[in-house]
This record gives sequence, C-alpha cells and structure tokens, in this order.
Amino acid sequence: MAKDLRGFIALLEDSAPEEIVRVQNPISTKYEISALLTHLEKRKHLPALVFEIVDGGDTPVVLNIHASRRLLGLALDTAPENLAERFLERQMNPLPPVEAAEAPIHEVVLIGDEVDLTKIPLLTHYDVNAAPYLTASIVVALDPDTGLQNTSYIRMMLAGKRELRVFMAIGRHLWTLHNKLERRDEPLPLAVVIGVHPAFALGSQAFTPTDEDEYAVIGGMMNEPLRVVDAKTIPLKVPADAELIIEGKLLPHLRREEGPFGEFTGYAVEKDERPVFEATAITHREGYLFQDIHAGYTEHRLMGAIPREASLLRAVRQTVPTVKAVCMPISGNCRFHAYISIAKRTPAQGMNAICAAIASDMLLKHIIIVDEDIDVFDEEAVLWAVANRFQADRDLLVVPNAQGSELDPSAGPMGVNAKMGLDATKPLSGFPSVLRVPGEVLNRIRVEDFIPGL
Ligand SMILES: Cc1cc2nc3c(=O)[nH]c(=O)nc-3n(C[C@H](O)[C@H](O)[C@H](O)COP(=O)(O)O)c2cc1C
Ligand SMILES: [Mn+2]
Repeated sequence: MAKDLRGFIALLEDSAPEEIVRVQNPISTKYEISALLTHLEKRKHLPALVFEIVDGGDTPVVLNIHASRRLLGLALDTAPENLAERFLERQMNPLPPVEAAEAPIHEVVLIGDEVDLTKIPLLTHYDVNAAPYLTASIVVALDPDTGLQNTSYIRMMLAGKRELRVFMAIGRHLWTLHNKLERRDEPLPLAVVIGVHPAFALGSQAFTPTDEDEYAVIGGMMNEPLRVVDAKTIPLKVPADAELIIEGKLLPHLRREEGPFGEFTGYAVEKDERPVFEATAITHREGYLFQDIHAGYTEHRLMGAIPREASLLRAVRQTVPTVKAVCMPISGNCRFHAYISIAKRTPAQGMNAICAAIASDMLLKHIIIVDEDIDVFDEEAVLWAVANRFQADRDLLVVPNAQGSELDPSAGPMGVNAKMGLDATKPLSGFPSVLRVPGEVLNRIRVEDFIPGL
C-alpha cells in the first residue's frame, strides 16, 4: 500500500498507540483547537491528534502528526537522534514518481462553480489572524522551462469561495517561479496538496537546487516512488494518495491584502499586499482528513528543523569531517539556534565549524559548537559546556549585517541581522578531566539494593 496520511495514522494506532489520540468531543476551528493545543504545549505532551467532530461537521481535522522527534522517527523508519542522517541519506537517493492506475484523490471532484473553499474546516489559530488559513498546504508548481516540479509549504489565507491569498518568502523557488511567469504576463498553475504521509511532508522541505525534481526527492524520502495522476483543471501531475487537493492558479500582477498571521517565531507578520490564488477545482478522497499545522507551536518548528539539520550536517562535514551531530532546538524556533558537536582533531576546528554553519543557512543566528562528549539534544549539557569551556574574548565570533529571516522580530529592515558563534570546545590538551565516579563502583552500586522502591 502506498504511504499516505491514513496509513501513518493506522500504523500509530497499531504499533505506537501512545503517540495518537482521537478526540470525539465536538470542537470549533476558531481558537478552540488552538486553546487545547496551548494547554498540551505547556504540558509538553504532544501526541498526534484526530479531531472527529469539528464545527459540527464530519470532516476530521488532524494535527501534531510531526510534533515530536519520536513521531518523525517513525515516519522515516529511524531513531529520533538519527533523523538528520537518515534525511540526508534519503535526500541523496531520489526516486522518480510513477503514474498511478487509480487515484483515491479523485474520488470526489468539484469543478468551477462547485468549488467552495469555505466548506473546508480551515483553522483560526490566534486573535490577530486576519482570517482562517490553510497551513498544512504543500504547493506544487511546475517550471515550464525545465519540466521539473517544485514543492513548498505555503500559508494561504481564505478570502472567498474560490480565492486564497499567498505569502511567499522572497527569493525562494516558488517566489522565483511566480516572478518569472509574471514577467510573461502568465498565471502560475498550482496544486495545493493537503493531508500526506509525514515522509512526504519532510521531503517537500528538503533544501534542493532548482535542477532537481522535488517529486523525486519526496519519493526518496518515502523510500518508494510517489504515485501521481493528471490534475483535473491544470497541466500538473498531482499525488494520487493525498487527502485533499485544491487546483488553481496564481494570478499575475494582482496583489490584495494578506495577514496579519501568527508565525513560527511566536510573533505575527504584518498585513501587506500579496499575490492572489484563484481555485479552479477541489478534489478529495471519500471522507477526507483535513490536516493543519499549528503556527508557532512545536510541530511547525520541528518540521523546519529536520531538513535544516540535514543540510547543516552536510555543510559542516565538508569543513570538519568529524562532525558528530547537530540539533536545532525548539528554544531557537528550530531555525535560529544550532548546537553542533565535533570530534576536534586540530586546534581551531570549532571556529571553522561556526563559519561553515553561518554560510549554509540564512535563517541561522546563534551557533554553539561543543565536543563529542556533549549530547546536542540535551540543552542543559550544551549550556554547561558554554559555562565551563568557553571564554567570550577568545571563543566568540560576531558577524554584523548579514542576511537573516524577514520573520525575525529583532532584525533590521528586510531581515538583516547579526550572526553569533560560540566555540565551547575545550583545547586539544591541557584541560582538566570531567569528574567521574570509578566505573566499576558505579556499575556495582545499584539504587534498588540500597533504597528499595525509589
Ligand atoms: C508549516 C510550514 C509553513 C510554511 N509556510 C511558508 C509560507 O507561508 N511562505 C513561505 O515562503 N515559506 C513557508 N514555509 C517554508 C517553505 O515551505 C520552505 O522554505 C520550502 O523549502 C521552500 O521551498 P522552495 O524554495 O522550493 O519554494 C513553511 C514551512 C513550513 C514547514
Ligand atoms: Mn525548491
């Protein structure tokens, strides 16, 4: 069976039931799901969630499919601490898509005037949000000059039965494609794909050059070729096993107000005049599941972390071959902070690792390099290394006026910000040893023998 969202939910229910909860109580898309998620985020208890009765309707809403490294590990068939390595390995082995003989995605087809986006249970997360938004929306576009498919998550604001408004970060591939077609006065056909296997979701986020087909990258990430069929109203191939697809086009030369929208930083992006998408068809599976990714919460952050950690590992490895592990922690929105461990072999490799990291990812701001005895997934251990192995006059690098994220609330105009690297590795020799109780005694003395019941 092809990898899809329902199959992943079934796998959780069968083999990891503690990772999934079905909610039968009726709940509203407007703030109520967000309120429940806010409580769960505080408790740091984040199973995947299926809300069965939403706004009184029978379209289930699925959230938190990617909300922990455990869940993402199940998606990529690997251990949580090995996600970046596994992602990199699969990214390097793309599998071209295959034509599907039958297409669940076309079980229900609505064309033209039958299209009504307001019937889809879109969520409103925050009080500042201008309208309900699609957030788990993977936008597929075809470059007419290369014939290659591009995929990216793009938030889309509901603005009418057939209208969505779109935020595309400047310079990314989708922005570049829209820009190219606009110069030719042509619309850009798009398929908005919602409800997919988490390996598909992660693959769509891979950092790829424009000469690579992202359907093939997704196939590699799923470890099976993506099944595709012809869309109904646009010249695109679409995933046959998605839950819901909105077909349409991004119009040239038209801008309308989009935003504000609460983002991954925990702050809102202000409203502005942004491009407009017109829907030409909706197709979905019988009894489709609608997926949402809650902006600014753990799921949204972690989804950004894995592809970034993979490309960071690759970039640092070119300079410091003995890099061990990387973590982009939740505390840095999984984008602004990176902890990197290296097995240091020459005196100043920590600083080289910092430079490689800064150059590799525009969003990164603060980088901490530690020795291999420090677990990069243990934030307390990383900060302990900073406390004990780092001197700011000697081990600190600050790069002013670099390009950062336009979503960084403390950055200057157009996202210009500063980068900081902390080399918290110890010198190759002449540094004290970490305290240890003798190993033989540690193994022999067992808590339960001395304090039963603890
Ligand atoms: C949940 C989620 C939402 C995102 N929303 C947007 C968005 O609204 N606009 C945007 O430009 N990028 C957004 N991104 C980031 C892009 O999807 C990502 O940078 C992608 O790799 C860009 O691909 P491209 O350069 O091939 O277009 C989002 C990412 C995630 C995980
Ligand atoms: Mn791309």
